[in-house]
Amino acid sequence: QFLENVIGHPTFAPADYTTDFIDTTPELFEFSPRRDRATKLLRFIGDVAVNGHPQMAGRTPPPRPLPAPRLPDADLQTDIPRGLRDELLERGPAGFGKWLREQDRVLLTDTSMRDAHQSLFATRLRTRDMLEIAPYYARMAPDLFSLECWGGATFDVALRFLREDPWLRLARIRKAVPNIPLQMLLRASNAVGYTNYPDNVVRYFIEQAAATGIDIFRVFDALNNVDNMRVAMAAVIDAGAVCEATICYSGDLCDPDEDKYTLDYYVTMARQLEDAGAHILAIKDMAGVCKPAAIDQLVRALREATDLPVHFHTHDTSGISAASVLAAVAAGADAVDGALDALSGLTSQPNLGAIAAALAGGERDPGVDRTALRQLSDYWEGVRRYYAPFESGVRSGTADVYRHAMPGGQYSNLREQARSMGLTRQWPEVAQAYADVNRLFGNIVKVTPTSKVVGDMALYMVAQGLTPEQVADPDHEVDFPDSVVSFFRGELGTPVGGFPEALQRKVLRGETPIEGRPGASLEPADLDAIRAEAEAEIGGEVSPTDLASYLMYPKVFAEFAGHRSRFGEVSRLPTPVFFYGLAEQEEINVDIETGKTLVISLQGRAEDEDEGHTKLFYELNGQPRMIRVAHEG
Ligand code: 3PY
Ligand code: ZN
Repeated sequence: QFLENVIGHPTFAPADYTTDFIDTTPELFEFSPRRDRATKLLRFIGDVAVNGHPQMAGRTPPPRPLPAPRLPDADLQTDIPRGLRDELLERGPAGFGKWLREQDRVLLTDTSMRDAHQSLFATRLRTRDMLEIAPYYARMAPDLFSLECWGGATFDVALRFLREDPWLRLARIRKAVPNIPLQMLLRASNAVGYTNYPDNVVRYFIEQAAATGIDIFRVFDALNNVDNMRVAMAAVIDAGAVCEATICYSGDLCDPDEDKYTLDYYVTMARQLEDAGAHILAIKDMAGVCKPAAIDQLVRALREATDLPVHFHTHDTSGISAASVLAAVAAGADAVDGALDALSGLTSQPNLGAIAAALAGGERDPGVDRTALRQLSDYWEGVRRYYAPFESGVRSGTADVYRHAMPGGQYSNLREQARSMGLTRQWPEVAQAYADVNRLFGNIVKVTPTSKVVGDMALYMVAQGLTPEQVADPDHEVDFPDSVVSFFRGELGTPVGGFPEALQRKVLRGETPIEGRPGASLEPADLDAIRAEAEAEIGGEVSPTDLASYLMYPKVFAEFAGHRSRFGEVSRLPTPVFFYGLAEQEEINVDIETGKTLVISLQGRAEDEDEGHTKLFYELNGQPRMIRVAHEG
């Protein structure tokens, strides 16, 4: 092909070129992108066939063949109807907030593409499975308030484990769903990471997210610290997007002894968020411990104290969270979250289809097409089977959540971490340690990343056999995990009521904690210099969204970029093939771009004479192809 390129190149046609042509005409090395893309994907499929998918180590694959999920019967050739995003674009974010508050009906957010899989199967839902159903959402569910489909842990997991670009995911969902608002979860100054970033990095990230397709940013701080939220909120507002400022629900409003997370506390915070420019208030019950009587009081109080609409989010870890959703609706909540039936329940959101059915015909009927929701859920039921090895094995609701208050999005991950440390049977001890750590740390708000700090400490205590008394005892030597040291240094901000001083002294061993908002003491990042550094590291161009990924996770992004240049866009592959490999004689279609499909089948394999390699014989669009794969390890 190099020769063909040379012969056809205008520079060489006159035959008067010099020998520096290789340096001055890099386009000679741009081999047919389609062939190149196909080779990369064949290499990836071969690698999984020979070495297994790294994510499958220690997991049992589901029995094959896995039936294809059933798609709804809507016609994708029909025009996309007007949806709530059109309402938003016409009214603007502030007008949209006002409009929402004036509605009689309650509006519904579907979390299936973000929190549901984050909470049920370790955030592993792949872009391909989202894109297949996305155009049906556009046609069948235009009255949804939003699709929560981005942010939280999905960003990190996409790059780190799925080896796909979260920005392409967002751009493609946006293209497929132009009429429903897309919503993301943003950890304020922690963006989509586990640590505070410089203010200009937070702003840059938000600008990219808004430009790529996010309409509604749910912004929260893991310590409910409004000062930590201002930079992110202002950036969302400047980007012309909807700022849904969030209060994380902690403690127990129904407990007469609750003296920290009281109604006054929440109302004060809500007023501060309104003053900071919020368009909507969210109540984020990340653990699913907000009881029906508590949400009733809270929704009424926040709607009375502010002019903002209120959006309620919870998790079904207890098994009874739908009661809280219905109580929120009865108390006047303007929007509520749920996951479509097949992805609901347990540590995920309560069941959206069931909520819609329970409210149908009443004063606050959400007005969604319930047949459509059912068909969309049928699709998710099939998709969920693909991810069986990543499920946590939790089979029922548990009242234990009221004791440990672990966020639903963390629960399955922490169980998985415990499993990988050989602590599966010690789960009750881990849950107890989680509650103990919370007490030792002064009863803090626990949500990413503070929940990770508490989880790290809990696992450490169980693994080391440490008691809470030993942790607190200034004379008992404890090698605290890094995340705990960073927390007590104040790098995530200061908890309500401050740090427990004695424990802070013990953890910091004489070091002085930082004062005030952590972002205030971080130097702005030099974005041009960082882009140059990233380009040098990956040996190629870094796009504006690549830079945003690199700013969040430099090492993970570099690994992802290496994977991308070696194996191409693996997000295009069907999920069973991605995780479990292509079976011999199985034929798959892979769309590499609109209208360009690769038809791939694996015909056979043979050990290479050159030891340590296997030869794989494919058929690609009817032509034989052979790929050699090195054995790993
Ligand atoms: C996240 O930050 O990822 C969460 O889901 C918090 O609840
Ligand atoms: Zn959640």
